[in-house]
This record gives sequence, C-alpha cells and structure tokens, in this order.
Amino acid sequence: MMKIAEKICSLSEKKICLQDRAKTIGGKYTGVGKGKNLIVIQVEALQDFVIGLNYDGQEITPNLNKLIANESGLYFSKYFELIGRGKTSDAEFATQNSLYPSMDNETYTAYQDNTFYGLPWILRDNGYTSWAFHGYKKEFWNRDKVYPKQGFERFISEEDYQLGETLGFGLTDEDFFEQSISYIKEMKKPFYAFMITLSNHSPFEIPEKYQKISLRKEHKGTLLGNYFQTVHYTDEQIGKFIENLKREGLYEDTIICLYGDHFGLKTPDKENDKLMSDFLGYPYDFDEMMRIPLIIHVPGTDANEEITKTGSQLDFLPTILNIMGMQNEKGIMFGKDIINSESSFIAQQTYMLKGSFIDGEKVFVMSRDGIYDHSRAYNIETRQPVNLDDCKEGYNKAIKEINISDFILKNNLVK
Ligand code: GP9
Ligand code: MN
Repeated sequence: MMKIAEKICSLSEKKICLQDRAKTIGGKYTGVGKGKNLIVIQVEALQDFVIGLNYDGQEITPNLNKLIANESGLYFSKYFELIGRGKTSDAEFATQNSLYPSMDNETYTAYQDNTFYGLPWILRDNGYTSWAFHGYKKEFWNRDKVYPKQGFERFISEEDYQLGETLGFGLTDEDFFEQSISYIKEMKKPFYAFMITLSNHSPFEIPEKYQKISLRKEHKGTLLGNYFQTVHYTDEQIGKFIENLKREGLYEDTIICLYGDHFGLKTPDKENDKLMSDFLGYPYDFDEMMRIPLIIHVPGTDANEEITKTGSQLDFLPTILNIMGMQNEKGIMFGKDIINSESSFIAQQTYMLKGSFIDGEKVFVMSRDGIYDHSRAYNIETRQPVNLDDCKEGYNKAIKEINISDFILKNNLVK
C-alpha cells in the first residue's frame, strides 16, 4: 500500500517530496518513555512568562516549577502556539496531528469528515487505550463528532462529571482533575489520557477565596492581575492531581506532558501592552504573547534540561513519539522532533499573518496589508530591528509549508 507521503509526492502539483516527514530521526532520549502511560494536559490560556516567575516573593506556578525542576523534567522554553480559526480546538488539532490548523474555519468543523492519523491512533496501533477528557459540553467545537475520528475511543465530557461550584464555563479545574482520576483508573493500560482544562479562561475571574496572590497596586482589577490569580489556581489543581496520581500508584509509570493552548493576554491591546511591557521590561509583542510552555516529565529517567530550540504545537507529535520510541508509520507530520532536529523554525498564520515566522534568532511579522516591504522584523533577544532582506527565505518557506499542509486537508489525503 502506498504510504501517505508517497501519495502526496505524486499528487502535489508542486512536486514536493514529503517522504521524510513521516519519520522521526531519533537520537537523544529515544525510547526513554517506551511502554509508559501518557497523560497530556492542555492548559487553557497558559503563557510561558509565568513559569518560574518570582512575583514579589510569590511563585505563580509552584507546581509546574517543581515538575520542571524534577530530575526527570524536560522544559521547552521557546515553544509557541499554532492555531487557526479554532483557538482551543486548533491547539488540540495541531498537537495531536502535526498539521497546520485551517484558516477557512475551525478545523474540527471544516474537516470533520476527513481521516486523520495522529497521536491517539498511533498509540492505539501500539496497544494503548486513548481517551479524551474535558469538562464542558461535548458538542462544543464539534468535539463529540471529531474525537472518534481522531482516534479517541471515549470522550469524558461535562455530562460525565458532577457539577458542583462553577467557574466561568462551568466545571472547576478542581472538580475536573479530582473526578477524572476514577475514569483514568478504569482505562486499560497502557493508556493515553488527553485532558483539557477550563478555569483559566478570559476574563480570568475567580471568587476572592481563590485569589491567593497578593497583587501590586497597579495590577489590581486588571486582566494581568486576574490572570496571575487564575493561573495560580489552575497550577494548584494540577499539583493536587499529580499527588493523586502518586497516591494511586500511577505516577511512576506515566509520562506527564503539559502545555498552554494559546495566549491569555492579547496584543495589540492598550491595557495589556502597557502592563505587560512595564512588567517584563521590554515591549510586549506577538512572540511573547504566543510563547507557551511545554513540559514533558518522563519518570525514572535523567531527562532533565531546558530546551531552547524554537518549536510549536506542530512539533509535539514527533517529539513525544521519539521519547516513546515509536514511529508514525502511516501519517505525515509537519513538525519536527525538537530535541533532535537541527531546525529552529516555525511558521505562523493567525495574529501574525501567513508568511510570518520565528526562528532561533528573529521574529518576522508579515504586514496586515499584505505588502512585504511594510512588514517588520526584530531580533528575539535584543528586540532590535532586523533587515527585511534577511527574512525573504523564511517568509517563502513559511508560506510553502502552510500551503502544502492546507492541500493535504483540502484533499483529505491522510488515510
Ligand atoms: C471550551 C474551551 C474554550 O470547551 O475549550 O475554548 P476557547 O474559547 O479558549 O477557544
Ligand atoms: Mn482556549
């Protein structure tokens, strides 16, 4: 049978061979997580700048910091969201499938009848049980229709949880994590549990009893101040969940991955820009807005380091497959194994328009009027302007990548 990559070689008018896109190259940490259970937590609106932050002597994310500092914690600090029109659902899609989400409509609706071969299917083909968990209405973002097609055998949604006190959308992260444990215990091992949190959603409002961070005067009553409180609340629930996993004897044999789905504090926005720029000490821009943490904890290993190569949600699938010692035998991946790949390049398509990219050195922001010469570019460390002539190659590459991925979605080429 012809593999997907071979098919595209013959189908694509652009005659671009994608054969090598289905393979991970292997090397460092290959197979260190082989045979272990996998829990992937997608945290609502978690940006990276809160990680390791000391806010007037207070840690905003003490439990995540602990997971990173653990002798088996990998922390990817230059990791970026990659969404299309679908926000949370596109973050899920890119992460599971290593394809660019659609810009026509959210991918879960625009391509609900497509066939996919991403993480849930790959794990099932390797003997795993794959379930998804999210404490909101199952129809939202079309999840109930799309999850089975993605390879999830069961979707534990709002109707499967006991709704107590509510926050924002409804079920609290506290109830979500506490009640999910009994479902996880039902899963046949090895298992893959994909969990999507909810409480840290804009406008980040929680009752006073949960507001444990003592805020500076200038942050009180602002979105940034609220954000510190809700991130801290969610971090606490994740900490309790990890303790529960330990109590249930699951922690030692389970890889825990965690990442943010997308930004919480938008730019451009007058209030956010002022508060964030003052707080960070440099202008708040797209790269900081879209930078989210990725943590991979592989128990019983000495995989403990900060990885500073640039990556995005597209890269999660090849990166975790390398760690779990698996290959994607049938699909295609637009991402790379961040740990072993030489590349430090990511393309963007929303907020930063198509053609925009971030690499190890610079950020290129395509102009909204579509005229290349009106674009801007800056060095990611010094924040100083970069000559646009030095961005042409990256700009062309970014467009080409997204167009090929879009071609695959439009023609339903993943079988
Ligand atoms: C709802 C939740 C929020 O189920 O995932 O979605 P968002 O508004 O962040 O895209
Ligand atoms: Mn979201």
